[in-house]
Amino acid sequence: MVSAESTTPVHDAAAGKAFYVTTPIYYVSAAPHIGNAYTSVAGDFLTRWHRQRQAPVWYLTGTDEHGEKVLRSAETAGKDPQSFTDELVASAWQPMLNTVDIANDDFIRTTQPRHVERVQRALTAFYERGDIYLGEFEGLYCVGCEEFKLPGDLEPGEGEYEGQMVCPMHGKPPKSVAEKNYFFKLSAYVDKLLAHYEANREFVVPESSYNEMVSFIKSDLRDLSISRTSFDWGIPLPWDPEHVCYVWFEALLNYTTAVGLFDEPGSEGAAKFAGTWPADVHLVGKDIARFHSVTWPAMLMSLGLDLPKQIFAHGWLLVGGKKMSKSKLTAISPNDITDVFGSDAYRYYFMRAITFGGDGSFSWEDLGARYNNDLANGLGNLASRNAAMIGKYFGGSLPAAGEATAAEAAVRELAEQSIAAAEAAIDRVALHEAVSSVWQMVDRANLYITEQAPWVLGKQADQLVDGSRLATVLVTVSESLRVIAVGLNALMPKVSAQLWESLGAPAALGSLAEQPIQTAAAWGRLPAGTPITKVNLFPRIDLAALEADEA
Ligand code: ME8
Repeated sequence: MVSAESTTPVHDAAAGKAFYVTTPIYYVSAAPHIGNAYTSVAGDFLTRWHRQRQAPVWYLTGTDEHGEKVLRSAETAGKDPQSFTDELVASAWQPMLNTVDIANDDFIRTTQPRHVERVQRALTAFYERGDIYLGEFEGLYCVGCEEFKLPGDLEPGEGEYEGQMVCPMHGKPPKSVAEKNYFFKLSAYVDKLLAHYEANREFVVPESSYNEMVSFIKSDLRDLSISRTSFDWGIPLPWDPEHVCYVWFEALLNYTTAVGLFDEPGSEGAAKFAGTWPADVHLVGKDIARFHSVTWPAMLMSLGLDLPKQIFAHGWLLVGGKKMSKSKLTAISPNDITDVFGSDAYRYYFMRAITFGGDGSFSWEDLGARYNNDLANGLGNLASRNAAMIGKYFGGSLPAAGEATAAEAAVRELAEQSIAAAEAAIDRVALHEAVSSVWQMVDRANLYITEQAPWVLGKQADQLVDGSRLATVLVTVSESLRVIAVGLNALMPKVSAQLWESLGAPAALGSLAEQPIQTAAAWGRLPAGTPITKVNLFPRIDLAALEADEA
């Protein structure tokens, strides 16, 4: 769980350097599911928020295409691995980004020449530095995890694997492997890693992950086998091309190969590298926190590069109490949800309903209830009632407000507080908290409407003029909606744009993208006379009918 206390933000916008966020590069062994999309949406929300600060941002995602797991999936599909990954990336992985509305700046595939070439440069650098040696290895390998396992990592199997020890994640026994491999001297970095952890308490978040990593580093860290000879679907080692690079060892490098690792000084790639690296946040699921928090920093130390500022290990989406996964056939496709609820509701649900950093169970019932309560009744109704009343009482044109009372001052104050709280939450990557902070405005504006009952005021002829109490109330609601549109743009870009449009804001204030979040709560921005048009942000969904359809 992410601690609720405020801590020092680790993300300072150093002059000129982009706020650089990454997701894991996903295995192209099957189509994406909502677990993969979860990390992508989180990264998108985070980076869109930073863009709303008018700060330079770089958001990288992509696909991990080499290694035994992908090779076996291609073989099962009866295809060569390159065509298999080409087809799956084009038909499923890239479209997933549209499905959940991801505004990534780059998409790296590990089969691209830019990755392969730069990985080979990095491999040569490790080798020349003396951090790679040839050795013999015998161990238990889980292809699902693409990882050697220690006996203590395994648990007793069930069903067909009763009596055998299996990988807890994939439920299958790992295979026994004996190979002559090259090794990376991970064990040589124990002291340096511990010193870095000690000096950077927020290097790995949440704290539970930080503690787990520290004990892992202290517990007999072994050198890492980084090459394979039993198959050739990978990047050949430059000094011994009989070996291909271990998939994790090259995959981790993607965060740097995508931004110009070791490009010639003065080149475009070198400038990109200087403008992005080190990454500000590597977002990962806790299943792969060790690779990112132990192996990756040691690799960077070996290469003489700066370490990322933070690794954020979020929790799992669970199905039946277990991690949802492709291999267990518990995967739900993002399309299944967005086809019914749309991408904005999808993003809202996952970022609001699950504490970012903890585990969460997805449920259609919970999603449906939140859609109707929070989105259709809460925000949708607020916007449509406001537009309808301005239409009815003021001919669709925003009136001029009269004198503010304590009720308006309270709404305005809350707007300032909730934007400030959301800003602080974003700096801690407490994404769920950022959403609930903005949402306080939606709840407060609904309460204010109920208390002020503008429909009662509207029955009096003397209220239908500029400066009246009715005018003040509707301007206050419109201003709240304006702040809400800016505050929600990172989370729900489509709906926020519709809301912005309905408030006549593009003509009066410019595009939504160029509204700085820091000053969004400054009051009184919408000028009198602005046309306010009808809007239906979240059409109600008949959940009972949906269930009947499913049955
Ligand atoms: O591990 N809940 O790729 P992968 C939440 N290629 N997030 C989930 C999830 C779940 N049930 N299931 C998957 C790999 N994820 C490597 C990464 S990076 C250099 C290489 C998300 O396809 C989560 O981010 O198995 C997890 O870490 C990632 O997908 C694993 O994706």
